[in-house]
Amino acid sequence: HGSDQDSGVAVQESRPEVKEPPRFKVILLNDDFTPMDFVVEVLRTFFDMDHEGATRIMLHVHTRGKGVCGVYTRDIAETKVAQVSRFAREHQHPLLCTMEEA
Ligand code: TYC
Repeated sequence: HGSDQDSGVAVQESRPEVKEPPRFKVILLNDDFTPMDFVVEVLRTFFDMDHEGATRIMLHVHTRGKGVCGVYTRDIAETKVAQVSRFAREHQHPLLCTMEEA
């Protein structure tokens, strides 16, 4: 048949595209001035934590200097950093939030 003849040319089979998007850790940094209760409120409000989980992360940051609040795609991580930074600034706390590739 004309339509199903094989030219004999080897064609490289391409695997389906399954690349995962890069992930980014959102990091909270310790400072000497932001109240502990405010940090707990931030973690509950923007990272969907309960009071116990938020307190655990806050104390980790307080003790160790920094800590991971969550891991997200780039857009979501950028939004979290912007939301936390704005909220801290609005309340005149020096709390710093940043992100790094996971
Ligand atoms: N170190 C602050 C205090 O003693 C509390 C604190 C915790 C601040 C975590 C920032 O990301 C932070 N009041």
